[in-house]
Amino acid sequence: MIPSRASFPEGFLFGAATAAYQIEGTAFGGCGSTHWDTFSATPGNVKRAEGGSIACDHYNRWPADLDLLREAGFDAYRFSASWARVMPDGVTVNPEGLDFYERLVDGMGARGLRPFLTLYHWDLPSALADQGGWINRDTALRFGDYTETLLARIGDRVETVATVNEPWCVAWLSHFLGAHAPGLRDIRAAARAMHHILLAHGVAVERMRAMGQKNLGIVLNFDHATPASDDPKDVQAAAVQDAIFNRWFTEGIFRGAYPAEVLEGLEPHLPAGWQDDMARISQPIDWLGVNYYTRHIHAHDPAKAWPHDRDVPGPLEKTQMGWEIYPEGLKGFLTRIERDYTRGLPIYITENGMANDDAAGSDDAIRSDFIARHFAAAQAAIAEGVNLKGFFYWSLLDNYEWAEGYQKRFGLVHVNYETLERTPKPSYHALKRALARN
Ligand code: IFM
Repeated sequence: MIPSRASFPEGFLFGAATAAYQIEGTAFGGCGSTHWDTFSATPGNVKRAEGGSIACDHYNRWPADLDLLREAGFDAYRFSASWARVMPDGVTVNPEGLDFYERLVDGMGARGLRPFLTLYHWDLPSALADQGGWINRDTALRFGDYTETLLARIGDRVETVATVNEPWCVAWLSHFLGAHAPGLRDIRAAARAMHHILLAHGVAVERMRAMGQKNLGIVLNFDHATPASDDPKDVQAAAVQDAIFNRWFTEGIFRGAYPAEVLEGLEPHLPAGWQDDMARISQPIDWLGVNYYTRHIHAHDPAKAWPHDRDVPGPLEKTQMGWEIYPEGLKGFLTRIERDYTRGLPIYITENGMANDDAAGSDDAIRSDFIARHFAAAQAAIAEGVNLKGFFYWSLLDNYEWAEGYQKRFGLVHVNYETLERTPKPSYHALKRALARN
């Protein structure tokens, strides 16, 4: 059974999260081309070559989607704006794009939903990708202009702003592992993207502070790195992965320094003068968003170049993504982040959820159980003094799961991609019961 609202501290926020490219549909409203449109149009990158041109048609169906949030009893909605919708070529403003986000935040206000905005959830305008995207320092500066333009229009109505969603995915997954757009596998590109995405965060924070915007944060994803054995080499392989995935970002932001374990591999490839950006990257923020899904098991692999890592399959029950269900990792990260980095700053779980092969009307009891176990992990962290203020389920709707296309279903609400009909799943109703105010 999902722990009830009443079993959380007074004022704890419950929400659901989505992202622009995954639900809106780029075919509408004068949205520009993004690197995900071209990446998905290139054979071999995305399952069934699916892209985001229609997605869930949220651009047109947003009122009904906001109704679903309100009817579930959520307090807040975490959504992202698309840079390419606001500025189709990355620079020139599209008034229709700004109008759309204004309608959306006003729609939230009308339904009593608190808007949690993310500025960048991966839909980089193709015109900026042409100039090197996140490999190019200039993209970070252009991001500041986009930030200012969007917030000049809707900043007075959003409750919090996150600069970037999951910089590890923007940089490492996309430029070193090659799994996401732009699909590079190059250590020099990866090093630059790892730095420039944090610089973009710093630039955006600076610009927003100058505008008087409040409640600024960033959303990081955390993946628990478990060593495959007690062999010191496996223990070291897991420590290096922890440093790449988790500590690069927390230590860059909260300490103004990158971990030595990662600099060992990346320093030769970082842009000259990177140290001069660290003060900007580590400006104070007001809250931290934590996305948590799973753990990975790491072994040392001498046949591979740095970071000499091999993933080992784990024994735990897995989701449709093949990710092990490991709620202990959520509690572990929350207590570690509070102790080592945030020390009293508000933390929100900005994403947690699971994909399941749901048909319309089928039972997704496994999802309700997943939520129950992760709510319990969050409560255990609160009991140990973590200043956790809210929990957003990923995702409201089944949607475009990037390189996996549309078949991985994370939603509380089923989407029929032929008709675009929405059907709340049993987990939606279970969560609604848990959130009911008595
Ligand atoms: O769908 C993604 C989301 O865009 C970012 N966080 C992880 C989710 C599930 O993979």
